[in-house]
Amino acid sequence: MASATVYRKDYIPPTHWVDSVHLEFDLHPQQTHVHSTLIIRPNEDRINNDLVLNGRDLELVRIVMDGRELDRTEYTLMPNGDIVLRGITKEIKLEIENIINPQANTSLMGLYLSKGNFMTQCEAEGFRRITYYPDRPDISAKFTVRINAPKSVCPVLLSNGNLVEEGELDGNWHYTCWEDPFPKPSYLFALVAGNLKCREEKFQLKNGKKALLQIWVEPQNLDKTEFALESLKRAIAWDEERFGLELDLERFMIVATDDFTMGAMENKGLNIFNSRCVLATPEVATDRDFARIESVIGHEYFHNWTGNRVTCRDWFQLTLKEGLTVFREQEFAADMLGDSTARAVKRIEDVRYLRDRQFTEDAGPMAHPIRPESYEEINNFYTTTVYEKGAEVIRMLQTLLGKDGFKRGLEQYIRDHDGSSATCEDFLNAMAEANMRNLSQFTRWYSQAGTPHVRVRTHWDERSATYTITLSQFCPPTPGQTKKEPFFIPFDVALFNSKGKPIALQLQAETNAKGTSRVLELTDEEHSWVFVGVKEKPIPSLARNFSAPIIVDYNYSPEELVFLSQCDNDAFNRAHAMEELSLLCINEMVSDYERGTRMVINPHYRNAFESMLTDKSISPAFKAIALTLPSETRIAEAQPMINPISIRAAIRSLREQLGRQFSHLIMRVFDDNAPNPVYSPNAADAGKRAMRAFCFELLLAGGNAKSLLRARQIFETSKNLTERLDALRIIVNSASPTKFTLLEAAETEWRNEPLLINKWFTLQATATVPMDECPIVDVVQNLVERYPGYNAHNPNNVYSLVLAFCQNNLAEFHRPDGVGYKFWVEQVLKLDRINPQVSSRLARCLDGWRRYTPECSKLMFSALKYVYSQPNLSTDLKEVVGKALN
Ligand code: 0A1
Ligand code: ZN
Repeated sequence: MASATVYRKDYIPPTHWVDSVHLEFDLHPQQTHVHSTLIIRPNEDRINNDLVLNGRDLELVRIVMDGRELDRTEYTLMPNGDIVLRGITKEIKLEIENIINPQANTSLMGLYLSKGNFMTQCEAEGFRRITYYPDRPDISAKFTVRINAPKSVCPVLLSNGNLVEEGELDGNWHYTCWEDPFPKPSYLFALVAGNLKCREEKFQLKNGKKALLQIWVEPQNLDKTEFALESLKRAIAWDEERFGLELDLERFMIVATDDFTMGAMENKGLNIFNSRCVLATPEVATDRDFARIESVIGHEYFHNWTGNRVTCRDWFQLTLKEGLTVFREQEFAADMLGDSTARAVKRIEDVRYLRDRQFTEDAGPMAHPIRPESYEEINNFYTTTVYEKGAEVIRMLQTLLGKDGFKRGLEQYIRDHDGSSATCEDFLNAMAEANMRNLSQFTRWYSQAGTPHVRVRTHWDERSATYTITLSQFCPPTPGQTKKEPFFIPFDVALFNSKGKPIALQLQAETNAKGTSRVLELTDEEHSWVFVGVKEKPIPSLARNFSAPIIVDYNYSPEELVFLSQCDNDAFNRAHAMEELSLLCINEMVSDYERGTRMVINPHYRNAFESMLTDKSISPAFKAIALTLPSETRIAEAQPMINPISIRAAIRSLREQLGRQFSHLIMRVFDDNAPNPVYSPNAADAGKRAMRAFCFELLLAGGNAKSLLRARQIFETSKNLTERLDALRIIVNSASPTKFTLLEAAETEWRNEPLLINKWFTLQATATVPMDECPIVDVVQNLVERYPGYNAHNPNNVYSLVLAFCQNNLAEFHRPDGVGYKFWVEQVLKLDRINPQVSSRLARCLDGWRRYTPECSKLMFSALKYVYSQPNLSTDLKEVVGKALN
């Protein structure tokens, strides 16, 4: 089927409104009956009376309009599954009966089965896989739901809102009835039924009311829900405190499932989560998992206002809810950390993720503005551009308007649009009005793709004691956008004197100095600022705290970077200077390797490394993040032509040399960072563990045999997964044959816990050295084909094994013999039959094919072409591969 492109400019308001929906389900694994009763009335503003009810893979039983069953000539069944009813000019009552087959549903959209439990996923267009309905976010209706099911298989029956009735039925069936007090679009509908248990608590809200909070899981997981419930309570309290937004429901439920394509979903009052984003104990979750769980719980909860109470008019506005909610989630996580270095560590992690994933996306064939202008398949646009860059755009608004101004704007936005659907303009208008600012130029962040470069030139004039900073911006072309207009860029700067102190800043037009850092607002292509009273040549700290999603081009000398890595009082830029130094060093080593000369560590980097390693005044968490070497993806991003083999060789040599040269120091740091023996995922302890893992890795790389024994001992005796997994990873990435024994031991211990077996997959998929001469692609293929615990229908299994390999193991995936790509082709095509969202995500691993060495590039291109030539591809996969080839 040819995939049709949908354009933002073609938006038309709906022809009809839905006032109420009553849904009745008779649950059955292969034959679920759905009976829906809709009250529909025409939209007076539209002259078109044709009512389109979307439907996909549904078996229609009957349609009854105002009490009379329609015959086949009274409606049109479209080839795509939709139904059209013509001439609906007055209010009608429609009753529709249809049948669906949850068991056959492998796409995990609509109603599906997860280990025998019924689950739903309706965003973005999954509701049409449940029943016929005008499935678009600008139509909100009041929902009531009745669920009938056999008691033995489905003792628990949940839907959105309040439980208003429950009872027994003949034949050992029972039912529940639910009423959602808030009108909602169909994508926020949810139903869960099965054998589940919950941890619950009545939680006191600020407004005096109490809310029932529940975390529903499979019975064996009940002991892994405490942290999630505590996180939920913290999220509720934080949104009340920071933004004055209160929980509007008597009951708020979270459900965990192992079978989920994404992280989680914000269905009104009934969030559904991927297990890995909710279940945790120290034995099955790492420090990072704990942090991620708190963030995702916050994210979905915050959607209740930014997404649900105010929703999106159409799917092009996705960033309206997602960018804003990611920003809120990031602020929540940072506020939970308290001290400023811990916040900076979190900021560094977020920005690294953005740089690794979003900058790559923005530089590739799928580049799109945070609000796309068109799509073939909306599922392909749940991207890091819409989410993470979207959040940076919101953050820039907060930087420009101040925390209070931003809060005022958000309050106004919610006041103006509560209970309705909105656009990105609506949001910006509220921000502008509440702050009396003109944000019209700022809207370009919503319409232009690509990562802007800001080139910095500086000039210190000794005679006049002035320092001039000139910023000029340039954004490279992206598909469909050759020329860009200047962006509105908040650019935070500070200037340091030779003693390492920030100097007071005074611009030429100002009468006195104000503060030691300043947000410059770059709106033109180029602009200069002149600071006065600058008595010595300063060292500038630029785009502090990553004040805009840009690439700064400034030729720092290595000495200046060393200086900033030691003195910058912006912790983000301090770590950034360290990263720049390590990139400089790695790039030199990559060239050494390619020239066939000995790889040597840049002496400036070496000095900065040593001084940070031994600096007693900085926290282990900060040290660990600042010293950790950049990811291979990050290194690749900075390279004109990517050769993953050289990158890996350089990193390996760097680790080995650092480990050898500093072994005594590193050992001391290792011993100094013994974490509290009682495990807690708090940032300080997590920082110590991260620091230890870092030391371990270098020691082992440097050939310290004792550290191997020590790692083994930690794997065998530690009670927390963070330490155990770090230890095992280090051994798996060493040459030691112990790895086989330990991997086997881990498998025996972990095979019945999906969270753990997924970690076990990833350890092997991302191994940086072949296993017993066997290339990692063979290890992965072997697991996919022969390991009984791998299930291609389970997205987490695919992500942690196949995707982890193709996306994160660059040197092994991009082997010049092309075996990695052959494996990719097989997997993409196989998975496309099962779950198109999963196959298209995997497909994106070849997005960057133009940037690799000619031999890899050629093979990647043929792999893409081969996939594209196959019949019956999903629209998801077709769009991604088609754009990659274009
Ligand atoms: N709105 C969710 C993300 C989400 C989107 C699509 C899904 O379909 C498989 C599932 C979840 C969020 O931002 O958390
Ligand atoms: Zn979201």
